Amino acid sequence: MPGIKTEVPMTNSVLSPDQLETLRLQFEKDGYLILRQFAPMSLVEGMKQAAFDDLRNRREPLEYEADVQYPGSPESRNSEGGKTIRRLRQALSRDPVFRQWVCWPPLVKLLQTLLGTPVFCPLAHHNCVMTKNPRFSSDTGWHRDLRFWRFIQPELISVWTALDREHLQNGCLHVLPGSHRMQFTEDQLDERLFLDPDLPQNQALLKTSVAAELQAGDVLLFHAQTFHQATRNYTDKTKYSPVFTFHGPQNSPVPGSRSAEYPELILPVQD
Ligand SMILES: O=C(O)CCC(=O)C(=O)O
Repeated sequence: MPGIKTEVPMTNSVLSPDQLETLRLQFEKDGYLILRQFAPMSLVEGMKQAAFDDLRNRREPLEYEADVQYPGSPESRNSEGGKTIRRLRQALSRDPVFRQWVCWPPLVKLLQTLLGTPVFCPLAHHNCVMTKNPRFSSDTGWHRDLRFWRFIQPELISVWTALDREHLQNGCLHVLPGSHRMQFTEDQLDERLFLDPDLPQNQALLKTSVAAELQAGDVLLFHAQTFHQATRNYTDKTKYSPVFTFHGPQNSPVPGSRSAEYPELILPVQD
């Protein structure tokens, strides 16, 4: 099964130099990694509480399901379910627990291994908690996050954290292993740069899809060029998934672009 070696059971979150090198090679090959039971449960619980409170209090800034206009999205903000929250934006300004997580030394050490030192966390992209609502949610097609971001290099890595179970029924992410290094022609993509799932020439690649089913505390890392998708939530429980993106010292947002509109957090260096 493709990508199976990318599953890393963690007995101890502090990674040895050998483990870090193995993960670096796996990430370079597959464009994603799943680290089982990596995030400390105290931070997982703290992020869950913060997300739950902010969702209940509808604390701005927010993105609504109606804003994305994906299959399943309510037609407009004024139609039924139109004000369903899809993302709690600017997570790092919501509660200190999110900063504690992105600055957590074993995570920073891994990111330094993958990206170089120091690691930068742009505040303009991701930096959010995805909140997948059971009644009104949508299908996100196969896409690369980098398609609307503007950086001088394509090297960015997103860290997606499960605060609870993420599985096929509640819309876990699926990834296409190795797609971060593949070239695509314009005709393989639609006008919004989603990979067209109906085209014959995309079928072989789509068969390699891996579902990133996660438990609370599991962490999925994926490259900004790795194609990924997710369905809507078919259960009766909201799914909360914090996601942050990172780049290394050789990369930066293109000046004047939307990616440069916000500052970046520089993560404390780990030796
Ligand atoms: O959970 C989902 O629907 C996927 C979200 C996603 O990939 C994105 O918004 O970039």
